[in-house]
Amino acid sequence: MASAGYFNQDTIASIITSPNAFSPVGLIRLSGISAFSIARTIASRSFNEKIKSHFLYRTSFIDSKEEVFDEGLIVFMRAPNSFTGEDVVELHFHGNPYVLSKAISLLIQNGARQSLPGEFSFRAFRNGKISLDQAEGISSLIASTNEYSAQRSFRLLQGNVKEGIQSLRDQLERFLMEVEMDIDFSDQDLSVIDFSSWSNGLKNWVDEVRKIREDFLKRKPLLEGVKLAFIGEPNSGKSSLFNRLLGMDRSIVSDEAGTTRDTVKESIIVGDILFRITDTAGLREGAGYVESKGIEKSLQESKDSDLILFVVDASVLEKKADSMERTLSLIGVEQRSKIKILLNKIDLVSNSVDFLKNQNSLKQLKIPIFAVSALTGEGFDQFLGSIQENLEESDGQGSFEIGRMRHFEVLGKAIESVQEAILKVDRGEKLPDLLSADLRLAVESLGEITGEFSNDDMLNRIFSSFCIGK
Ligand SMILES: Nc1nc2c(ncn2[C@@H]2O[C@H](COP(=O)(O)OP(=O)(O)OP(=O)(O)O)[C@@H](O)[C@H]2O)c(=O)[nH]1
Ligand SMILES: [Mg+2]
Repeated sequence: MASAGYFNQDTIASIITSPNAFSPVGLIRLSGISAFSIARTIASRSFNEKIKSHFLYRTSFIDSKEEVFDEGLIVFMRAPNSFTGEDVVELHFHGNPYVLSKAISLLIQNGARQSLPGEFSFRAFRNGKISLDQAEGISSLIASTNEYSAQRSFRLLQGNVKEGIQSLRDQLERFLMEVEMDIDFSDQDLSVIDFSSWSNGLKNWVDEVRKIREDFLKRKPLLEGVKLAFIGEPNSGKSSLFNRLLGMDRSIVSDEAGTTRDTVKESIIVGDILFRITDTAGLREGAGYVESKGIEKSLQESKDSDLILFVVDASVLEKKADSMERTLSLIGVEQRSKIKILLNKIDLVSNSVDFLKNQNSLKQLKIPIFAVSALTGEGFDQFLGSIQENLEESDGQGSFEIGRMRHFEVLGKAIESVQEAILKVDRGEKLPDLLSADLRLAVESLGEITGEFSNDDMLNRIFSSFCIGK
């Protein structure tokens, strides 16, 4: 069973630099009870029992026939003073895929197991070296695609979230203490607690956590990239705009309606922001089987994206206003706030852009409109500038910054439990033991962020999304 892997106590090994790169140095890490002895099987230098911990030794590396295949450095780190808290060895080779692959095979032959994704971090967590949120910080830092995200991930790694959560938890513990003191008195009909100020205090707590969550949603695109989908009628120029944004001919463009059948995805970085962009099949009625499948995908894509760029062909706007509105209505109302209209092909129209934007069909939609031309590039800077402006760093209303969607969701659960207690007081149900149960649930939720409260499933899910070797 794959899930059992993380909980094994054996010695694990992995290439921890890019395994397929040709680079000056390539590293392999071993961790576990036999790390030292397994590493020694491929080192030509004989290390006796007096190996110095955290000391860089020079050695050659040998295969099972004692033939030297590389030379480099080796460092032994004795438990508990290592990343994982176990005996760890790091071996420095030349960064060649064949050398590294040979070395890792030898280590596995000699008793190590190829590590699972995130297994080193998992062990560090299990051995109390880092909290769960800090492990996530490591994973985020490595995956960061811009400076903003790298900086925030590093803070996560350093324990900013852990500290913030601790403070939220301390506050809850105080409310909990108050209400639990009351339990002792409740059978004497003697309440020591002022329930209305107690629940007001909790309301402030909820407000604070709400701010932390809202703050995250604003920062999320900067952390994780922005998903943009080009959606619209066939021939409106979605693929042409997609290609222009990407700066290359990726999607096929033609004047045949229904050219794009499948979704096409690419990523680009504009002004330090990662954009994950998707070209989709044009939306229309009466499409054949394959095209209809494509249209289903387009609509799904509009749901999954942060921003929907609804492309309208300006040259046929006046003639085809009705059809455009029908097409637009295929995108669910709940997606409405994500839509921006790209009025494309303005190089073809003689009317002014303002005139077009003020056409009834467009004006009444109350959706931001950008006039552009995929052909000439006109209007592109304005359009991109405006997206970037919207993404500018928020003022940071929250008392600290969470780093992941998981934290956002767990805080949501904590709020629900606290709200439950507030509601009980509002309804006059001032039963200290029930109120305390609600707050205990909230405290547990907070503990899920740091990993203090966790279960195997949750840990498997989190760590298996990490890269191999982390
Ligand atoms: N003059 C002009 N022509 C454009 C512009 N954008 C796209 N076109 C042309 O419009 C036609 C359709 O463009 P596509 O990019 O294939 O349109 P699409 O929306 O991807 O179409 P489907 O994939 O069929 O849904 C092609 O002939 C393009 O060259 C533009 O800004 N100006
Ligand atoms: Mg297309």
